[in-house]
Formats: sequence, C-alpha cells, structure tokens
Amino acid sequence: MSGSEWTCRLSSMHEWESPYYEPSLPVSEKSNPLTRDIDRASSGCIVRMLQACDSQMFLEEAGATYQRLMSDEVVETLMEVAKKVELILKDPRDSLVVLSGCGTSGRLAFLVTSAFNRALKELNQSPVYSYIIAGGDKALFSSQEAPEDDPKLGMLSLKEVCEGKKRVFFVGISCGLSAPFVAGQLDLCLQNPEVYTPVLVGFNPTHQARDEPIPGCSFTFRSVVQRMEELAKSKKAFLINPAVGPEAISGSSRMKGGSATKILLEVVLYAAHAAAFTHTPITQQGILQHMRAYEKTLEIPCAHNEGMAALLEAAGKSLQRGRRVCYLGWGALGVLGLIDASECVPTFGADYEDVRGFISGGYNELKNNEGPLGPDFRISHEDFLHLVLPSLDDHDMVLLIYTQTDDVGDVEKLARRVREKTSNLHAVYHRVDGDTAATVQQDDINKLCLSSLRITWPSPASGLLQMQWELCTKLFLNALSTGAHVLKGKIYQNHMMDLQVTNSKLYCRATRLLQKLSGCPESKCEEALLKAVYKVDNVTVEITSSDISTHTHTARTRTKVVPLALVCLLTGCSLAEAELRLEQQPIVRDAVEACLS
Ligand code: F1P
Repeated sequence: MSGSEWTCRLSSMHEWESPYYEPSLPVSEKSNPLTRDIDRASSGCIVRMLQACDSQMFLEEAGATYQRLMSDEVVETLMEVAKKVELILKDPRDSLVVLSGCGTSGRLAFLVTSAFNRALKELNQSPVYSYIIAGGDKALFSSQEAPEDDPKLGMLSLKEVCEGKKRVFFVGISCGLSAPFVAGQLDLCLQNPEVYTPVLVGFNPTHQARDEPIPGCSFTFRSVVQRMEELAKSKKAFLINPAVGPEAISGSSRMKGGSATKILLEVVLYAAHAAAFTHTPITQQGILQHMRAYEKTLEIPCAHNEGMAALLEAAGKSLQRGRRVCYLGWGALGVLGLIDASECVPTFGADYEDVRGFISGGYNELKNNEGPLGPDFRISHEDFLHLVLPSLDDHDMVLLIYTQTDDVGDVEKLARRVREKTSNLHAVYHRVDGDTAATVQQDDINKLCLSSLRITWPSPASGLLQMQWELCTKLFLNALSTGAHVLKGKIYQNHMMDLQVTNSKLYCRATRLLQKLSGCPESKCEEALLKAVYKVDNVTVEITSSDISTHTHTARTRTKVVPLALVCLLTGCSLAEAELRLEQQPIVRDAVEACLS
C-alpha cells in the first residue's frame, strides 16, 4: 500500500468520529466510510473491507471522541462487573445471572450462557446463568422483531425467569441502546434494587441512546440510561458502552455489535470463573490480556484472505443462481452457523432456504430453554440429510465447520454423503499446531472438498482457545454471508435496501434511508413508505393516524417495501409501476441506479 493510500485508509478508519460525520445518527446507525463502495467491490476487496471494519473494534483510544473496548474506564467497569459475578459464583444460593437481548444480542446471550453453564457443570457446580431472548426460543433462529418493541413483555419475562430469587445480576444487551424490550427490563431492575443489579451493554455513548417515546411507558431508553448513570456512581448499576465504529452494512449490528458483545461478556465471565474457582484475582492486566487475545484473533482471517475470497465467490454464485448455501457445523461453531444463516432473512430479505445452518446433534446439543421448536425449525444433520440433501447439485454450496476436537470421523462420513450430490463442498476447520490426531481422516476430508480453510492456532491450547475459535468463526461466517449477498446485488453503497420494516427501529431506519437516497423531506419519505406497506397509492387519514406498531405489524407480510417506496419517490410513478420495474430488474441495486441515472 502506498503512503498516500495508507493515510487515506487511516483517515477513513477514524472519519466516523468527527462531530460533523452524519451528526444526527448514533454510531451504531452511521454508515462506515470504509465500505462506501462495497456494492461494487470484488470478493477479495469485500473481504479486506470487512476485516478493516472489524479491526475498528480495537482502535486505540488516544485522541478519540469515544471510549473503546480497552479504555481504562471500560476495563475498570468490566473488573467491577466480574467481581459481582464472582460473588454469585461463590455463593449461588437464591441467585441468578441473567443475560438478555433482542435478535443477535439475545442469540449471543444464549451462546454465552450455554458455554459458561457448561463450564460450571464440568466443575460439578449448578448453573447460575439464564438467557432471555425477545420472542422466545424461536427468535434464536428466526427474526421476531415485534417483541423487541414491547417493554412490558421484557419486564414480565425477566420476572418469570427470576421468580423466587433474592439476588439477580441482570445484563441487558442492546447494541444501539435502543430496544424497548431491554429498557423495560432495566426499568424493572431500577425499581427493585434490593433484588436486581443492572448492567447495560451496548455500543453508543449514552447521550446517543434512543430517546423516542415508548407507547404506554413513561420512560425512554435514554431516560433509563440516565437513571443508570446516576446509580453507576455508587456502583449499583453498570454501563459498558464502548464505541466499535459503524457497521460495514449500515445498522447491521449482528456484525461488530454481536462480536463485541461476545468479547465483553466472555471477558467478564471468564475472569469471574478464574477468580471463583482457581483463585486468580481479577486484574486490569488479566482483562487486557484476554482482550488482546481476541484482538489477535482478528488477524487470523487475514492470513486466509485468498481462501475466504474464493469461498465468498462460491457462495455468491450459488445465491445469484437462486440456489442454496448450507452450513453443517459441530458444537458451538454449529450454533454460530445456525445464527448466521437465520440472520440472512431479516438482514438481506433472503428466503429461509437461501442460507441454512444445521448442527450435529440438533436440539440435544443446543439444550435451549424450550427444547425442540417444531417442524419449522429443523436443525440437525439428519434433517439436512432427509430434507435438503436430495435436492442439492453442484450449484449448491455446502460448508463444513468444525474443530479438531469434534468427531472428525463423523465429519468425514457426512462429507462423503454430501459429495454424492454436490462437488461444491468446502470446509473451514480449526486445529492446534502440532496436533496430529485424526490426520488421516482430515486428509480424506480435504480430498472430498473443493476447498479447505485450515486455521492453525499456536500450541499449547489455552483456556481461551474455544472462545477464539468461536469469534474467528463468527467473523468468518458474517463475512461470507454478507459478502455473498453483496455479490448478489442486495446492497446499495453500504446500505441494505430491502430491509424488513418489522419494528420501530427498522421503520425509522427505512425512513432515514429513503431520505438519504431520494433527497426528499422526511414527511414525503414516510408517506411513500406507508404506500408500500399498505399497498395503496393514496395514504388515508386512517393510515396516518395509526401508530408505528400497526405499520410494522402490517409490514410483516410485505416484501420489498423500501425499494418500492424509493422507486416511487425517485420517479413519481404509481406503486403498480414500481412493482413492475422491480420485477424487471430484481437486483435492487441496479433498479435503484436505473432510477437515479
Ligand atoms: C437488536 C436487533 C438486531 C437485529 C436488527 C433488529 O438490536 O434485533 O440484533 O440485527 O437490527 O434489532 P439491539 O437492541 O442489539 O441494538
């Protein structure tokens, strides 16, 4: 990279921090200057752009506008929170640690509580962690965005989980400091301080917390945050809210928001466990060391850029042809596959079948609160073999995701079955340097695959390794599914055009996007959005007088509402004409550009 290119790259690394950069938007909703042209980039370039965005998570604080993951203040709070959890671990009677969130935040709450309850079980301790996800367990693998707007539901679900407990340490996660579901839970904690100690995890400064009124409530997310800030002075509440920079695809908090959530929660719980069970004191140095291990994890994918670009290309091709991408995973990496796949539906307006994940052992491995979720949520490898494999051919891509500690014999068996139907089989697997176990089987799997990304980690394996494998896999899968949809033409500049308008946050984001792309005033954009939602050319008073929840409820069954509204705004055409244009030009990016030119 030349000197001037480097300076340019460095300045775009920080450009979003300027007070003049998209000043009306919180960090989590800003567009990232690094990915402005991602929609026109090659697969190799997409991989590098996404990595550069991820590396913003660990930018130094010096001279920065916002606090960072490793800022003194953040590390200090992480230590205090870890000490609170340590107390519960040492005396778990009538106590609970609850992690809760909506969408990706709830999914990570599930993943992290599962891992740490498993760790407790291995030590013959009873579980102390519980997770809550807005919309219940089906939200683990599908988008249930309406419950996110319901603070009472949040509060009731927290009460239910904590029934009979005398001491609850509650961690509410909302990347954008915005979900009413979480605000309701935090409010409950603030009203009952004798039982609940609240922690908020998110990635905006507190003054950017959402301040829109929540129907039926006297508080907003911001007012709850302000009350927490007061209590934080006496360490009765905690706020962990470093900035990690705007998402690569604007507002897609499943990416950095999710990764940073995983990092923070694991750093805290790992330190608490070490303190409670191996007498390792909680220190600033220990916390920083763990953070640095994650920072190093981010470098691992960089060493595999070429292989990643090839995989991204293959996945993009399958999606462009209207074919499938299937992840077949083992253990926690399998869960990450399930999560990444299910997020493609709300994030890219993808079909449920486009990208699907399956996990070895299905619900037995998952051990989720509600157990098997019925025929709409089939997730085991057996389900894949019966329901999906028969219809696959070389245009469908299958990706094996595992580590050397998984049952490699089982991986090989499944690879052989898949290979009978498609040669488009690939693998990503993690191994520790020098570990020669199952080498022969591994070689056989490599021979069956069109490409294999072998990620070798330095030995000896440390206690952090599993968590690093998981983070690395999350970054990798997020890049794969995002890149493949970019190649499919689902993104315009770095905005997801075809977003589902199924909750108030997404409704506001859609209106803002229409304003940005059409240059029309807000009222006109909202009118166009409502036309598309209600499928009418004239918006009636009855429609305009309804509240946002009625609009988002109606939008659940609609497709392409934002692209339709934009075409109407740009051309002044009727809804029927806009539908026709989009039918003729299904690649949303091209349809929009045709209208703009
Ligand atoms: C929660 C969330 C996101 C999802 C979408 C809708 O956001 O479900 O995970 O990708 O943006 O909202 P947050 O409360 O963590 O900001």
